[in-house]
Amino acid sequence: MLSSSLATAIKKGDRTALSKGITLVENEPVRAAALLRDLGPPARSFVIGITGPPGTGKSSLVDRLIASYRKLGLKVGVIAVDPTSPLTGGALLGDRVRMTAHTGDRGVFIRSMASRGWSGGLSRAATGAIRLMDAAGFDVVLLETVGIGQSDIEVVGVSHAVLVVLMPGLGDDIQVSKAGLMEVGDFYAVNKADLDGADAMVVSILSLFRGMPRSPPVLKVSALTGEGVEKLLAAIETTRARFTGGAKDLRLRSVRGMIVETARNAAMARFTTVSEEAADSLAQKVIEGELTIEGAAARLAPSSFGPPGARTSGRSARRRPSQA
Ligand SMILES: Nc1nc2c(ncn2[C@@H]2O[C@H](COP(=O)(O)OP(=O)(O)O)[C@@H](O)[C@H]2O)c(=O)[nH]1
Ligand SMILES: [Mg+2]
Repeated sequence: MLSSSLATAIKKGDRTALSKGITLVENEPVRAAALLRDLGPPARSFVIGITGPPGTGKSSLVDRLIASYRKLGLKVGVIAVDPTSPLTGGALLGDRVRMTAHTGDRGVFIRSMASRGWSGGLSRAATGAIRLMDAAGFDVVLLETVGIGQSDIEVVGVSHAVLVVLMPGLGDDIQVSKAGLMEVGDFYAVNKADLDGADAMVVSILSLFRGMPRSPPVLKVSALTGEGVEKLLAAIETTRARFTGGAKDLRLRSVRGMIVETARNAAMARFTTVSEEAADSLAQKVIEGELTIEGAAARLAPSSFGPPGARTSGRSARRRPSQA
């Protein structure tokens, strides 16, 4: 299918076309770029990044959030980035099992992405998938990533709000701060509040923010019992209300993240530093329709895009089909 007709089908809400489009952004960056160019700037989806160490209950909370947003009548897209390392190989299946309650629901679209072996291409694929879901008319996109490595955490930079999920007994707070999780969160959830030690965990997270310029909310929740989920949702909803009200800072933040991720991936090793000022002014142009995200990214890393039709990333080409 031509990328323009695929784009048209996706915009009409065709789920098969959306699946195809996401496969394209995962495996064929050049054809995907042509497809994404046809979409225009992201407009509709409120993107919530959800990150945190494996096993803290991110997928279980995502399941709760899907249910809450469906009750509000909103369409929900989910991108679950899975580590699929030998140690956690079962997690992909686990996520699917945890979210099966929504499989028959046309208002929910869940896509898993394996992160093994191609962390560089992961943010490109996740960013592309978000833009496709946006075009397909999803009101909320939940992006679950594993907060273990820097690249896993960077992926959530394209979100309008980032929720960091922790749990009691994670060990000392140093583990949390070392992983970079203290920088990225707009909201912190101490999940598994039905277990002992949740209050102590809240105190230790709050202590990490003492003396820092920002103090994001730290909330106790239990994805198992549902305790605290409404409060968490209410906190996130204040940000979503700003987003739907047209808050420019939120749109800029996400588009800036998308440009930076697109450029970073295209340029790979050659691309090391980005001027925040330059990215902001490019984001402004994308929002105003003067530039595409690809065009803006090319301005940040001109030498890396090559002639039209050239491969921009060799990394994903080495991806084994079994991981699709
Ligand atoms: N006791 C308790 N267990 C939970 C809670 N939330 C999730 N779990 C369990 O923790 C494990 C990991 O959950 P999962 O959602 O896959 O975590 P993820 O790796 O962060 O996505 C599973 O066995 C869940 O059933 C909770 O609130 N309380
Ligand atoms: Mg998970």
